[in-house]
Amino acid sequence: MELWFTENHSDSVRFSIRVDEHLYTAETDYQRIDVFQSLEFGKLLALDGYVMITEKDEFIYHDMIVHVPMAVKKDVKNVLVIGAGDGGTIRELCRYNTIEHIDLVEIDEKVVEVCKEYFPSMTVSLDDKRVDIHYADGLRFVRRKINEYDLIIVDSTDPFGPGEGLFTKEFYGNCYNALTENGVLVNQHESPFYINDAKAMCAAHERISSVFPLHRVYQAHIPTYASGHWLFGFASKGLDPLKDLDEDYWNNLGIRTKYYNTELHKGCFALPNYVIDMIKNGLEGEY
Ligand code: AG3
Repeated sequence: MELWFTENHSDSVRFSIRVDEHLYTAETDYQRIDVFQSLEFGKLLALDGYVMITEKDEFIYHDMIVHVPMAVKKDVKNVLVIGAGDGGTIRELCRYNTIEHIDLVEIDEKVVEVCKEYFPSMTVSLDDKRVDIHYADGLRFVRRKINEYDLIIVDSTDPFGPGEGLFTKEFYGNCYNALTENGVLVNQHESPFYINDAKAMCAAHERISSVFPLHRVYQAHIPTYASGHWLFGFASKGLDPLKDLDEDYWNNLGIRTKYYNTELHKGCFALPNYVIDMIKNGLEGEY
């Protein structure tokens, strides 16, 4: 008998990964959590049926969400990470000695517990003494913060279910206030390819651009996310991800990465024409 995990990438497209074992399942107050052992991708974490991470391709996502802003903003001391209970983003951040403190705000305690058990290579730094874990709603947590963080990373699920509030204008406004003078916000920015993802992407971008004077989008290829083409948002009060990139600084840190490098940094902000159009004009005429 063959067992397959299947995620609907659109109403008429399905993506399946062959699995040998369903290692864990639970329904929490927030979502359904599943862990599978797959043949091609190693262990896989799904929330509400959507792939969040697999052991084989998580390095791409975590490199891109962390090292891109860290190569631009050199004096990051205080970081806020929202979502990310799997620990991957924290693992990458903890490689920087300059970082003094990280607040991790995860709504679902169970995600951390499950990942500690099944994904030890991702949760290695959750016990770092610089990390404080808060089990709370990110939207509420950030409301109380003014001028506190040099970097905010929004490592959320999609804009429905528990992640919904993390795509609102109110949330981005609160992030703006929570950031220091030259602070940077980076978020997972959905995919431009299938219509529902593209709608979420355009809506997120429009809201971010109504709050932040500088907003750019960058891309990576993540095989297990819908269409494989995934975007990230970089927003700031003025710091520019290309003009303010300090390649020598980052390369001299000696951080070994499997995906990110400073050449790729310069390339990942170059977007396909259809994505540029979508970001500029929304979806009119596209579909
Ligand atoms: N964060 C979720 C990215 C979005 C996935 N969406 C999807 N597959 N439809 C991943 C958490 C990694 N720390």
